[in-house]
Amino acid sequence: MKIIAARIIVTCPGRNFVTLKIETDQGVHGIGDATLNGRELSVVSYLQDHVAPCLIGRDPRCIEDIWQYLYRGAYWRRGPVTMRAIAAVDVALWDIKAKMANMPLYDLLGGRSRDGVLVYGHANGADLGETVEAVGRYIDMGYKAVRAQSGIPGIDLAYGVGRGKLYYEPADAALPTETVWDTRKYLNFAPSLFERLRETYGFGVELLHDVHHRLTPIEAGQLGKAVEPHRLFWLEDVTPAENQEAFRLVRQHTTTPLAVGEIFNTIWDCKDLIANQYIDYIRTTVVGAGGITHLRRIADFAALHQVRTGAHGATDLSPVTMGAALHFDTWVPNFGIQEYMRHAEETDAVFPHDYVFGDGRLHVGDTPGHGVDIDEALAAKYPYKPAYLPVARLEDGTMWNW
Ligand code: CS2
Ligand code: MG
Repeated sequence: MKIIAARIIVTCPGRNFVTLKIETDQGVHGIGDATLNGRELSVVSYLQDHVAPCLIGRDPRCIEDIWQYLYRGAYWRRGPVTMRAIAAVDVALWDIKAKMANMPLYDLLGGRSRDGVLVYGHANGADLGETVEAVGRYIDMGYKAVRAQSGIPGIDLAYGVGRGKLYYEPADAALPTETVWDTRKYLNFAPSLFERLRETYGFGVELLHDVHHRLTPIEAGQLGKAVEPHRLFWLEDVTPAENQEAFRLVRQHTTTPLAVGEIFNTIWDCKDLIANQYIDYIRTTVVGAGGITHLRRIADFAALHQVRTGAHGATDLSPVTMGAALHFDTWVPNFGIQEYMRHAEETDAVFPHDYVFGDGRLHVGDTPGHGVDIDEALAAKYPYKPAYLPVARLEDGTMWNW
């Protein structure tokens, strides 16, 4: 069996997506997501100019060997561009293998470990009242877990607050939008949101919150301690994680569960966080960290330390990543939760898929492979449109972490 073509498809049905399609001499094809929000074309070039030529003629069944060939063989290891390109190849090859085996991917991985995949939705509002109402709408839709983000008094354009009610899309402009951040205003406000949510909805729903890398470790410790009575499912990305040891300080000060990892590329980014049990949930997902092959290594390592998965699932991860992630989540023994931001209708139309939402969970179908395809004719109707994530500055102009 041989790979005869590896094509990269760029499309913007509501937002930009990069998709790799691998074709074989046996007529079976597989697809993988390679989208890197705000830096999409760098992965297109990496795949088109440097990876695709090396794939032609290879046996697509040798997933592990191809992974090692692309990782070790590049000489330059790790990084978001390299690892997303490897992920796209890896997911396309798992798709092909599962189709050849006539099995849904979760079956090939080891079989079903649960009936459905618990997901959390995104509720946000311009102020506390609107956010509380938004959480109520998610509960009414059947969600068992909801992430709550609110506008903060005195801060324009707070992280996580969308323009529409159901959708939140941060990559919103042809050049980065400038936002202003103030930690004091945020810390004075954030605990009151969760106090109000518990008063309104009780303790039967899981509540989550994303700090989006804005705090220092000691500030993160203060926030974690302040929200302890409201029993959050997790606080996410409380502080940047390049220095994994930084989480030791946070951990010493709070029992609020911590989640991190959406920007990690390999097991090396979370090795100390996991081994020292500084975190409770690892948020790395298939497209972020070299595909199913590498994510499985991270999850197995995490399991040894009672760290569970909580994969990133924002709209910049295409339905291809969502499909692959849901098969992974259906199998992985130490599953925690899956993020689920609904894609726009145009996106769903370009990527026909068989997963469905019901009862607070996402359910994969039994289509052989990962169950997601691409309608290339429709994709061609949505040309690439440059879009950047915002940046953040402090009030005096100093650059901060968005
Ligand atoms: C976020 C993302 O979903 C999340 O938890 O942190 O919305 C993130 O900002 C985007 O994926 C960036 O592309
Ligand atoms: Mg996040």
